[in-house]
Amino acid sequence: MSNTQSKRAVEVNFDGLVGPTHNYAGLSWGNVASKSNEYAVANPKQAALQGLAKMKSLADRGYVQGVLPPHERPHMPTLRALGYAGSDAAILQRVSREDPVLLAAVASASCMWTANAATVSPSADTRDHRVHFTPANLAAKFHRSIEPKITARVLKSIFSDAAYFAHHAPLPPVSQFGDEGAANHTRLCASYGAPGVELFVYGDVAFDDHFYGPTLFPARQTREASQAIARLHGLKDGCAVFAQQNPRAIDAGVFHNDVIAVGNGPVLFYHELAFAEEQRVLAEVESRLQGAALQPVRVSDQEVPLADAVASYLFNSQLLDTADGMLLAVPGECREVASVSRYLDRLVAGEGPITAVEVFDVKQSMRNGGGPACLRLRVVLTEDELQAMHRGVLMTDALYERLTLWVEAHYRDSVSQADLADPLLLEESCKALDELTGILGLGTIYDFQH
Ligand code: SUG
Repeated sequence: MSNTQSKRAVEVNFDGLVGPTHNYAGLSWGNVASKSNEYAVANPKQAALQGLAKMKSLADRGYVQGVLPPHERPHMPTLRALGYAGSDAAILQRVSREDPVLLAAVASASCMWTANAATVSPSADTRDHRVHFTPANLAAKFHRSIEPKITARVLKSIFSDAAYFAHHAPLPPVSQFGDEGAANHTRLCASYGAPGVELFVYGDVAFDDHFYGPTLFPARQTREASQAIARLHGLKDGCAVFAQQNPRAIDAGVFHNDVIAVGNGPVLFYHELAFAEEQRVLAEVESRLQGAALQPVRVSDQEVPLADAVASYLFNSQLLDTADGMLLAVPGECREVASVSRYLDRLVAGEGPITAVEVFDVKQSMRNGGGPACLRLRVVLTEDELQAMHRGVLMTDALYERLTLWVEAHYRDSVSQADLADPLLLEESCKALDELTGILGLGTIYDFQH
């Protein structure tokens, strides 16, 4: 196929299924919701059902929807690698006594936020015309740094055909190459199958001692990491644009770009304080976008103050193509923050490309700083690629029914920090996940299955 032709392609959203150990441990300094809900009692069953309801609702609307499985938690191999020995029960008891924060870290269900699972480049953007995947190293937070190994296995299991799919190893897991995946990567295009522009947003330049970054909260993504991914994916000339995130936004709790901007097709919905150099970013994207004009939807700080954007997660919404314009799938909190709710009413009444708003209840995830867009990884696939992937993870009525029953059977209603040391919780989780790999037809992806 020549570079100029484009194939028909669709955007598939892969949502992370919330795991049985979902809890609130306040592990993410810089993520306001995570810190403010520290030690609250979580409701894993409700969380998983909220996520499934979102997936089902979008599948019912005709979007191709996939599901990614939770990882095994508490992750005993990590504790053993850190010197804990003996039976699982003895280890859990000892670590909960000696280092409860470590226990919370290895028990976190954070892999639900699959926007951080990987960066994905569609075949229309890559020189070898394959879809490229790089699992994020998530090196900024220990509890997240244990995700990439299983993420890599899951992605390879789903996208196994090397004729269509290329998998790269996560970047070196050090802060200089801190990579948080698709949460800092937005693809703009005229249509999914046409070559697009991949906008990589970073908060730090690690090898520049004079770089001006945030002063209060850490920047998790470096330019070095973003550039390495663009190289690894073999992006076509002119496809990649690199943009610095506004350090003020990071200091206000915007720990990923997807908390302040979201794009789809030629539409970029963003807050005026999203980028350090707003005009340059827009001009660069615009000049590289082929076949369509960029449609920026800019929200001013006067309309929606930065703090309200962070509190409501307005920008952590899914922007979805419909037959007549774009649908913004927002978290329920957007209707609880007055400036945001008013803004949304004006937005859909106006003439812009976003024509509808739908509210999703993902409160359990939101309390840890994860809105609708955090919960999904976008993978643009041509029809051939869609046929070539493992289809057992695609949402259907039957799969929804099956997963709902599975959650009802295996998940607890509530989990507190004290519960994380319960060996029965580990046992229940492993039993549930073992069954899940069968339901999804994924083979053996977990350490406990090896
Ligand atoms: O990495 N929260 C996640 C939220 C990730 C949201 N993802 C995107 N914006 N794409 C994080 O900060 C909190 C866990 C806790 O505190 O228990 C947590 O990991």
